[in-house]
Amino acid sequence: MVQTPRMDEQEALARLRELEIETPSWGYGNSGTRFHVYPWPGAARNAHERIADAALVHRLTGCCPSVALHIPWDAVDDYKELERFAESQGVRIGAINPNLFGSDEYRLGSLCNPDAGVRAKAVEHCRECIAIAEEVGSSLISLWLADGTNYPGQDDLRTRHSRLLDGLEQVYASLLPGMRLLVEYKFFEPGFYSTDLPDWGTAALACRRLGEQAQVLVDTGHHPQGTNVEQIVALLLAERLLGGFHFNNRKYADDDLIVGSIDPFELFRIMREIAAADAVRRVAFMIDQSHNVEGKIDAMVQSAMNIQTAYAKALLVDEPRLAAAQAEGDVLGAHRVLLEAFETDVRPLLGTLRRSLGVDEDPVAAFRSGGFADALARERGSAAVESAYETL
Ligand code: RM4
Ligand code: MN
Ligand code: MN
Repeated sequence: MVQTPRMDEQEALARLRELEIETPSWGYGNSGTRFHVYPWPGAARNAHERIADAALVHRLTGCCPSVALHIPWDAVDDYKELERFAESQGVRIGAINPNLFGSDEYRLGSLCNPDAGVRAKAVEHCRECIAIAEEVGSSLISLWLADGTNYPGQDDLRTRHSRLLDGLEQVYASLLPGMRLLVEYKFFEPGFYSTDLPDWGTAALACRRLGEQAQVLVDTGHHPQGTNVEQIVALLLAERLLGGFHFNNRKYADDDLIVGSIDPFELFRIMREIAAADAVRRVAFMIDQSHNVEGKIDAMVQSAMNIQTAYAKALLVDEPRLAAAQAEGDVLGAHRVLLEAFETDVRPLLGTLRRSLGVDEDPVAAFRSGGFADALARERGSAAVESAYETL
């Protein structure tokens, strides 16, 4: 017989309110595969429109109060003005992502490039991003390197590793007090033979060496098939090295699909580690997805809702009963405690949460019936594909 839980509703609501999800500016513009970019009517065309869309997502969900920027995709002349614009829209600027792959000199890498001049340029760009973060009041620098090689022998793997550490040390030394450097790994692509930061272990070793202001960023789409991502999360939490997430979902590679769309049980298992460690306040929850054939804003809202759903279910895990089953060696019993939480219908709980936040119980439906898409399409039209990431 299924026993009823676990955490009382007020406590669950209080803990759900702590979950804040950051959305990425680059999720609001047109993007596509290497085969084609299909322009979406009303898709954001510049940094201001991307921030405005992130703000709309926050108004619809009540749980997405910040937006991550990618520099130079979101570069502007006046960052103070951009900060004020974000504030006027009701959001703040979150993680600043240096872009170390979008120009010709990075063909052989950025921090790991064989050419010292290119490496210096990459470090300098990270320093500019630190200055931007300071200007807009952000404390997060989120670093992903496209560095790697395509062929055995193309470059020396140990030398590349020492260039990586050297570059990261220079960037780390420029951080201001209170800032955090999030180091993101990815096992392949664009390099198809080696990647300089291929896995959580390499990222964790680098962060350990750098110091407490450096932590690992787990992008859920950046692992080989079958990897136990929640175990990585558990280990990084235990070592106090988990800095943040880039949530998305994947079926095959770095697919950047709507969060939880392919494997909601994996998302639940990840959020269960967060809930069990009571870590929601010290980890940055960010979405990193891009939409090729669907609208941008409602897809982002759906992702935020799916993360909330997974976390709500995770909060319902009956931890004492789970611990007892584990101690008794009741393998199936322990597993069923997790299943019981996963199978609970949390829509009523999330409905209560959303009513208390003054948003619709179904924010996607609210977007779809609210005339937002038509208004944006009228205002912005169908933009020609205009910036680099639109061909990512
Ligand atoms: C990478 C990685 C980074 C993101 C870029 C656009 O695969 O996930 O986080 O900034 O894509
Ligand atoms: Mn990412
Ligand atoms: Mn990625």
